Amino acid sequence: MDVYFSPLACSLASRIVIYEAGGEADFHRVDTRAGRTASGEDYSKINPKGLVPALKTDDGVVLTENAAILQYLADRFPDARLAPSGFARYELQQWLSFIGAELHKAVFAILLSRTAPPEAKAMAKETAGPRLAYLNDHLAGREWLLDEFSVADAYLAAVLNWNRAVQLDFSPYPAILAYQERLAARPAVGKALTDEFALYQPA
Ligand SMILES: N[C@@H](CCC(=O)N[C@@H](CS)C(=O)NCC(=O)O)C(=O)O
Repeated sequence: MDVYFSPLACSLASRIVIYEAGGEADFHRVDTRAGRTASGEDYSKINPKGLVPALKTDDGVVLTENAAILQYLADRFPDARLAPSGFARYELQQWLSFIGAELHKAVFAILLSRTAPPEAKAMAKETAGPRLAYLNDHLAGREWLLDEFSVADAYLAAVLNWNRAVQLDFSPYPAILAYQERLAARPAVGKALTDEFALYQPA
C-alpha cells in the first residue's frame, strides 16, 4: 500500500491510523505546489486533483478523499477497531463529513491560505465560533467523537493541529483543549506528529 502525503497536511490522519493499527505502508512525500512526489513522479497521474492524501492499494487502485481513505484503512486493519459497524458507522460518516466540510475546508483551509483575502479570513473566523462550540459541547463528558477512538479522531487530530499556526482562541472550548491533550497522549498520534514535524519546512 502506498500513501501520498505532505508533512502536517490532512494526510497526517492516514499516518495516525496506520500507526494506530500497527500497519505497514510506503509513504511518499508530495510537493503539491510542484505537483511532484519526492522521487520525481508526476503527482497528477496519481491524483488528478493534485491534493493529498491519496492511497494506492496493493492491487494498484488509487483512492482519494480523506473520508474514503480513512474508512478503507479502518476496514483494512479490522483488529484495530478504528471504525464501528452498524448505525455507529453512519455516525462516523457524519463526523468525517463535519470535519472535512465544516472545519477543514470552511475554517482552517481558509485561515491557512496564503491567497485568501482578509474578508474570507474574517468570515472563516466567524464561522469557526459556532462550529467549535458544537464540537466542544459534543466532547464535554466524553473521550472521543464516538464511543471509542476512531478514524474520525485521527482526522480531527490533523485538523486541530493546524491551530498551532492559525492561533484561534480555544480558551472558550475547554472540552476541545482536554481532547487535544488526550490525543497528544496517544503514542500513535505523538509519533505521527513527531515524524511529520521532522519533515516539515515552513514555506
Ligand atoms: N477533499 C479533500 C481535501 C484534501 C486537501 O485539501 N488536501 C490539501 C492538504 S490538507 C492539499 O493537498 N492541498 C494542496 C493544494 O491545495 O494544492 C480530502 O478530503 O481528501
